[in-house]
Amino acid sequence: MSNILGDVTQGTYHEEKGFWRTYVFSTDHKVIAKQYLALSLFWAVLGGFAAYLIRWQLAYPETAAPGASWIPEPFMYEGVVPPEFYNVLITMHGTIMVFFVAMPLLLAVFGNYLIPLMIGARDMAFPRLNMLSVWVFTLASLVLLISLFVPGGAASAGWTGYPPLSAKAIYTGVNWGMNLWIVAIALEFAAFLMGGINFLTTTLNMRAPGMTLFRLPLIVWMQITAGVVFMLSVGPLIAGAVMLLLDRVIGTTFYVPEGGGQPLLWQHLFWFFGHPEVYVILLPALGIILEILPVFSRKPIFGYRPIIYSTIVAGILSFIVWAHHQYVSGIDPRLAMPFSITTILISVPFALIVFALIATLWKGSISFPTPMLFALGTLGVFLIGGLTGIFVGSAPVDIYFHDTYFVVAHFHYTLFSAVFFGGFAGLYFWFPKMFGRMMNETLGKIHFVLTFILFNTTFFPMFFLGIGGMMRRIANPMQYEFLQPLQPINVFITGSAILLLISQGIFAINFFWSLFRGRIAGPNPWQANTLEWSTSSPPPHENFHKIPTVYRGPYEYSLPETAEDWLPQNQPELEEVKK
Ligand code: HEM
Ligand SMILES: [Cu+2]
Repeated sequence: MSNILGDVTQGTYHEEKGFWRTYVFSTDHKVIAKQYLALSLFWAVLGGFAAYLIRWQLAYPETAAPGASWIPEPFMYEGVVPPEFYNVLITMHGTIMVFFVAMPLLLAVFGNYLIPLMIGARDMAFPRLNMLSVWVFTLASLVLLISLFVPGGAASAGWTGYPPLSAKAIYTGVNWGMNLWIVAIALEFAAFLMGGINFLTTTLNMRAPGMTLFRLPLIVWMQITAGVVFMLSVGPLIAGAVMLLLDRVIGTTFYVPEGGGQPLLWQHLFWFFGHPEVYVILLPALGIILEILPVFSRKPIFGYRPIIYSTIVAGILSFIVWAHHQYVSGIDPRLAMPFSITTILISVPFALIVFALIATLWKGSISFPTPMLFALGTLGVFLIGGLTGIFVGSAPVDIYFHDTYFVVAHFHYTLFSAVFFGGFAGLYFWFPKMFGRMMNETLGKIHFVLTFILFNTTFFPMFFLGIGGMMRRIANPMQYEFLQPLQPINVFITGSAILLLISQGIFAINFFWSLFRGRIAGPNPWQANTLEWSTSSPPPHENFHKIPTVYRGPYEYSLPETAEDWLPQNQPELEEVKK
């Protein structure tokens, strides 16, 4: 069949391994996914803590942030954030959340864990490359951590690293911190290139008999599209990053105006990657919702193939929208129109997917366990993010909104919904498979309700701040007279944000409690069809005792001719249930 490595993968090869090779230097895709999970949750705590300090400073400038007095000088002064450190905080918060939380959580955790299980393979195509990926990512994490402690401080040019600020140490006073930031990002890219190669090769070559491309669960399509988009967009940025490093270290002037360089060149290279990157994060999150909605509405997905085609179209379009980030950066103004048009065009395939999801829910017998709540939450929150994207994507509006809190609100509505609502949906849904136990439903529901309400009370008012003209990346809004009347909104947002962060503790408690005390899940607690639910929870080292044969697509729920309302992909049509 499609499985060119059939001979190798069919045998159940088993060998007892010691602690180190089982849990640390493992080539098992399931262990690697869990390692990525641990790393991304670690970074999420740090990124969240940075968000807390940012928000405190914005609401109560130059006062001591409670619980932060342990941070030594010269970072903070008895809990007070100095302006240089504010820049470090937003740079690190953005960098951490995008590169060290979103990508590892959505791609590396769910991609690694699910792809081999869902296609009926024993592991990734290149298990050692997979292990190398997580170790290079660990190295990237270490470099980023070290960069916080070098003389001169950590990178502070924003997560977009725009030159000239980022190109010469004298502009920010940051020397090694910025160099190490570039190195950390480059290592992280290398780790995800390895992952992307594995995702694509595994899906193309390792599918179980009968698993045709159009029987793949949609999340697999989303993961490999994301992987391909990432691999095609990141090259120019890596080259650009080397040039930035050369500017800093040996004094070239690619981006430095006084040497004839072009700061705008970096912006093009960054956003040629940066916009596709948004979809690299979004697509796996959409994939998670696409798996969850049919299960909890007991209905086949509406428009399986149109969803795949829309995803590919969106993937292609994502390469020709990048300059919508640069309307006011001094690009040729005639470019604003074409880039506005492509940007608005890209909402068409996404709108189609959203309609397909709504049609999937339509007249389903819907139940609302925690994964479903988070999946619906993702959809609702992302809708606001997507709709406001149409505003900021059109040049006339963006000329006013660019670099205001309107943009901050917009991208948190897209990113937070993908990363946290989508990520939580996936974790609550696949936790039983990963760890063999159910998570607690009551805690899960409380977690959802608090997160949903507090997310909106934190980020929705930022639209008003933006409309009121509050700029992003300013350490002290009170310095501007015209912003002072907006300060109560800032105080309100900070209160919400603190509660939002605290309420994530409920997830942490639930997670660790359920690891040890949760109800035993059994192989298929949600009565779902895809292959990962046909094996034990957690699956054995080699995933399946016998490689399954696939007979049908992944979403056959509530078929009139079957006895149950679900029909697993690997179940042969039984005589007695046939009409
Ligand atoms: C409780 C959660 C969060 C809070 C309270 C929060 C808050 C903030 C604030 C106040 C800023 C500073 C804006 C500025 O002054 O320009 C910011 C920037 C940013 N945030 Fe978040 N954020 C949260 C979660 C996230 C998540 C989940 C992501 C992405 C996955 C994210 C990505 C970013 C990015 C990329 C920036 C821009 C950094 C820069 O300007 O260089 N944030 N956030
Ligand atoms: Cu963009």
